[in-house]
This record gives sequence, C-alpha cells and structure tokens, in this order.
Amino acid sequence: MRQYMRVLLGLCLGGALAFAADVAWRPAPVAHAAEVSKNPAHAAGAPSACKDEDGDGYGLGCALGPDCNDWDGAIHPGQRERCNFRDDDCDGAVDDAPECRAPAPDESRVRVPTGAFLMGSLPGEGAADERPRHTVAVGSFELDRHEVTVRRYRVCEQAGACTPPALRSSHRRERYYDEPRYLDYPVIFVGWHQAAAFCRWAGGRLPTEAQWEKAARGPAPSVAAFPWGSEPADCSRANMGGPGSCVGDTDLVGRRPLGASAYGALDLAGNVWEWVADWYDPGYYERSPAADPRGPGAGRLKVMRGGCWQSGADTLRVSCRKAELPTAWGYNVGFRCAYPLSIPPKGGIGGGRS
Ligand SMILES: [Ca+2]
Ligand SMILES: [Ca+2]
Ligand SMILES: [Ca+2]
Ligand SMILES: [Ca+2]
Repeated sequence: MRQYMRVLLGLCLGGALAFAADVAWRPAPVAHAAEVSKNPAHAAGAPSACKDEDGDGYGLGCALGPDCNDWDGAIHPGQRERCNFRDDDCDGAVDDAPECRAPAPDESRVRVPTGAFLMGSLPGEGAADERPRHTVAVGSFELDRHEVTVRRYRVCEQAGACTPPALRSSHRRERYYDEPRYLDYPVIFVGWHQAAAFCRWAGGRLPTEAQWEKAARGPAPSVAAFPWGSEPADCSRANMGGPGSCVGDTDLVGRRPLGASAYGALDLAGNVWEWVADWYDPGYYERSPAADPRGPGAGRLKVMRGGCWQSGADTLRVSCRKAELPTAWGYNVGFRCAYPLSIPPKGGIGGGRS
C-alpha cells in the first residue's frame, strides 16, 4: 500500500520524482479509461473474477457491483448514510442524509497577523526538501478560509477574467463544473497560471509557500504536524485517502470544522492540493531570507501544498512540499488566494478566529 501511495501521490519527494509521479494522477480521462478497462464487467471476453478486498460483496467484477471503498466492509452501495464525514452508500456524496448538516460555505477570509513561525521539518522528519526547520517572519495577510470553489471560479470565467478548467468532470463524477450540487466544491483541473489569474481578479495573489505554511502551522513555537494540531488525521478533520479514504473524490469545502487551522482556515490539509506562488527549489530553505521569502526568482516547477483526497497522513503534514509543471492540472489540484490586509475588516470578510 505504501508503495502504491508513493507512486500515485509523490509523497513529499524531491522535484524529479514528484514530477514522475504526476503522470499517474494528472490526466483524469486516462485514469478513468484504465479503471474501466480493468473492470471485467466492461471488458468483453475477460474472466469474471470478483475482486472484493473487504469482503462486503462489492468490488470489481462482483455480481452486486463495484465498491467505492474496498478497504472498508461497512462502506458499499445500499449502505445507510451516517454522519461520519464519509460516503457510506457510494453515491459520491458525503453525509448526504438529511440529519447530516454541513456548515454553509462562504467567501470569508481569515486574518494571519504579523509574526514568526517555524517552517519545515527537523532531521528525520519528512523529505529532504523540508529541511532545515527555520524561523520565518511573515507579514500580516488574509487568506481565503476555503479553497476556491466552482461557484467563485465560474463568476470569474463569466467576467472574462478566467479561462475554463481543462476538464469539467471530477475523478468519479462525469459532470462536476456544470453541476449545481458541486458549486461549493473546490474548482479542479486548473493550472498554476489559471489559479494566479483568478487571484489577481479577486484582488489578491497566490500565497507564498511561507504564507501558506504559516496559515497551516500557526505561530511559533507551534511545530504541529497538521493544521488542527497533532491529533492523527482522519475523515473528521481532512478529506483524505489511503486505507481510511473518506470520499474518493473532492468534497464540499468547509465540511470539517475540526480540521480548522489556528487562524480558522479549513481544508488546508486534504481535499485538493493547493498551488502556491513560489517556484520549487529543493534546497531553498538552506538560503531563503528570514523575512517574507518569496521563493527562487525562476524555476521549472511550481509548488503545491496540503495533499488531497487521495493522500495518506504523511502527505497531509503542513511541511510537505510537492512540485509540478505550472501547466499541469489534475482532478486533485486547486488553490486559494492571499490578500493584503483589509482595514478595517467588514462583514463576513476579514474575520479570522484569532
Ligand atoms: Ca468490497
Ligand atoms: Ca467496501
Ligand atoms: Ca457519511
Ligand atoms: Ca452518500
């Protein structure tokens, strides 16, 4: 399993390996085609073996039908939906029973005050490009509380300031970008330049790596591994993957208040990877400025942060770095924006929790 995750996700690896890993996750249509062709039910003449890893009767080629989570026998089609931040009945929607209510997402921002934080990882933690751990001073800024949603991105597109996503589906949903029920889900299939264009239109810019990691880690002396602290990652805090997979796709932004960072930002870990402004340099922390670093002046790969709905806990750590070509896009990649401080904060805008 660990090998599988490494190949698929590029677990906090250096640039070259992470780039190689990108091939496995970037093109959704190819991934779909591969899944379909592996399913004996769709392959004429193939033997009809039932591959049911968790023994609930559902799986590839099984008479009852496919399983959306073959690690967990309590999750399968026909199961009753429970309020557990997972898709128990495999209909592609999480906690969709009427009694499972999620907070209504909004376009509010959190405020991250001026101050130092501890960026990166100690020897023995994470990947080499996360080291050394170093103190970074970051000036105040605001950050979108949520990942940029389909709803917000569509307004930008309609205004003529954004170009459409490369694909209008999601990993498991044929219709996504044009489907009203997913308006408050994160926009996906957008490259770095599209993300940057949206943030300019919205009056901000992509956060720097340091801004993103500070918003996730909180002020010094915090060294917590996750935005919510040091408690283990699970579906109540992050839409994650691996054996504890929650959704197997994107989810409503802000569904998991327990995953809030010290400043109140949600879904920094999991759901979708988030483009940040910086070029990638695996050795940057050795020589980066101590105040408001903005990354190398040039490069080939851009950084993304936070892991996604496919990621295991190691990749959800706040210090994990992933690098991709700026032209890359994926069913698991989105972004959020940073803004200069609005003075004074008004209405629902600008109200950080701390
Ligand atoms: Ca199964
Ligand atoms: Ca199952
Ligand atoms: Ca559920
Ligand atoms: Ca469901």
